[in-house]
Amino acid sequence: MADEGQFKNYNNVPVYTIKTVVQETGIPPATLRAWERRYGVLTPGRSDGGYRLFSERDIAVLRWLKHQVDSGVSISRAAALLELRDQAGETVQVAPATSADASKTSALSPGGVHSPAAIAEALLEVLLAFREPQAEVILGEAFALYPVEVVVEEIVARLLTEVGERWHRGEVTVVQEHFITDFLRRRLMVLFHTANQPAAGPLAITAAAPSEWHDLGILIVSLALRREGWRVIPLGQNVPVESLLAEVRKLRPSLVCLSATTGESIGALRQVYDAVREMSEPRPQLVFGGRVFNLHPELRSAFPGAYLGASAREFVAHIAQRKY
Ligand code: B12
Repeated sequence: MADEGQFKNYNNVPVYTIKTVVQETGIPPATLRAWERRYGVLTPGRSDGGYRLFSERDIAVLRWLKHQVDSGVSISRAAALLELRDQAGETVQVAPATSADASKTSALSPGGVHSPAAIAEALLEVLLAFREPQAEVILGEAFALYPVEVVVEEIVARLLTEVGERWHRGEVTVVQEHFITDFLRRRLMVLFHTANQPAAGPLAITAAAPSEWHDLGILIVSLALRREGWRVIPLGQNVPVESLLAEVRKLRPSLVCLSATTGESIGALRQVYDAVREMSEPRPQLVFGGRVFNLHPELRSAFPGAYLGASAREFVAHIAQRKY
């Protein structure tokens, strides 16, 4: 929690009601309570009637936390950062409140703690209407309430799959699908690039299989690996077999993770699989995953040892038990 050293220019007298704090910060009451309970970031006083009262300093701390969360930092990390900076006596820059913040209202009913499914639904609704500022607010609330892994798997991935199904049924236009995919991809990229890349440690190369433009699944896997302390080199979409193998031979990673969404990628995966098995030691471990393996389990046995889970979370749990 911030002390005098951090927010010393702010008055510490608890005078503001929760309603004022919500208006000033744009943070919903349920989120405020969750932050207070889980991360101990506030120390409100009490009015004579027993209502919680907050100080100017509390509001400043909350604005700073919200700014971090809106920039893609998880609330747990932002709270830890606040404490660390506090201990180190560094200055914490407080994001100024803007009139734009006040105009962004969430599509979620105020005051409730929403399930990931409810958040995904609300997010889908505003994104289908191209309401990007509202989508930012909803996603901000999601990151405030749930760990990054839950937001990514149970909100972002769920929403993408739902969009795909609706597009297939003709209920969502290509333009809506592109807009939504692009919005979520940008947020995933921010998360990936703001996650710590360790200077040393095991190296993983990740890529969408040759001929695959679907790279969101492998981006989620890359993010999960990086958050587990792996050095990750993401090669992106549609990586040609020979270029991929050239990098693998040069960089000698511990892991090579490839994602396949459609069946057309299987032939290329076979080429990579055979080539890696012929490599001299130290040979990387090759791992495949993605929608096509989840839909067609028989494909998993076609590549012995290469399938380690239906989701990024399952995969990370699996490799955590191994030594690299
Ligand atoms: C977004 C999207 C696109 C975007 C992709 C943008 C991007 N940068 O990724 C664009 C517009 C480019 C696109 C193009 C196409 N698409 Co598309 N697309 C989708 C959509 C809506 C979402 C895909 C997605 O991101 N899912 C969410 C991610 C997170 O899920 P995931 O990939 O399965 O990943 C999870 C797990 O599988 C696992 N995982 C993934 N990789 C790995 C790797 C390892 C190592 C491990 C362990 C685990 C793992 O972890 C992830 C997180 O849990 C799907 C709908 C759907 N049902 O999936 C259609 C869908 C996949 N597309 C489809 C089609 C048909 C196409 C096109 C052929 C359309 C066209 N006519 O041009 C082209 C194909 C281009 C190509 N050659 O790749 C079909 C595929 C049908 C099929 N053949 O099986 C789908 C299913 C839509 C549908 N219902 O028909 N698409």
